[in-house]
Amino acid sequence: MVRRLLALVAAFALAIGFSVSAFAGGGQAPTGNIAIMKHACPENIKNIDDFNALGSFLNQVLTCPVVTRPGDNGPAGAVNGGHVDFNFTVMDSAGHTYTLDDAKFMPAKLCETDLKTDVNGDGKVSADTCVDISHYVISGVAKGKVTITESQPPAGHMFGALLFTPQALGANQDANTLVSASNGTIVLDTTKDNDDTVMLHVYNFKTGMPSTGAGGMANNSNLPVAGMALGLSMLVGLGALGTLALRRR
Ligand SMILES: [Cu+2]
Repeated sequence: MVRRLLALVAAFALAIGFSVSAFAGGGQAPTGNIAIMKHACPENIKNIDDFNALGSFLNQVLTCPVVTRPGDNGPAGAVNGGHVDFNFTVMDSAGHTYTLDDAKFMPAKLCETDLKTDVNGDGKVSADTCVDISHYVISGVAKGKVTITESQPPAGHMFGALLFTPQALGANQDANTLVSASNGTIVLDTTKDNDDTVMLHVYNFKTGMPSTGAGGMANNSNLPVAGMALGLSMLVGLGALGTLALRRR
């Protein structure tokens, strides 16, 4: 009887021990976030050479503004490219898949006062002159090999370029995670990043085909964007912002 009881206690302890070790370290990969910011370029950016010729990261953002999905509104007054449908799938190292429907929309803006620069050349460093940098964050993504696919580019657009956030805008190791990127499929090794988030700036170029979607880009922001881009030539040190653009193929 005592012996049986002891065996029972031992088995119980063993079970607890097992469950504790499974909880603590039992093979669950650490997780992180994949953040995606979507940019749509105008017609004059036909290929990666046109895009690279824009020079700086900021000029690329100004020329190819952020677009957000219908119903997702960036901060008021920040220059963007309007609403348009698009989607991505993300498959993590544990085989879980996510789409932007699982993502949290993060409205955000970057203003002249953040950059401490008169971007539009009106003689003021204004808190009201801003670009939209809203993006989508998918969390709980198991670290390791992560494959991001642009399952639905904006109508009339195709995958164009992938950029990582320049160090000057925030220290990061995001670019170290890149394994490959072509035709809208991006492969990362997120263990190469030492914080919890890899931010992808995905730029689309217009396809040669006429857009089949109604409306397309509701881009009423062409004028302010052009104005801001002009002022950019006055920025010192922007050329030092390192960017990485990848050929589509
Ligand atoms: Cu971006």
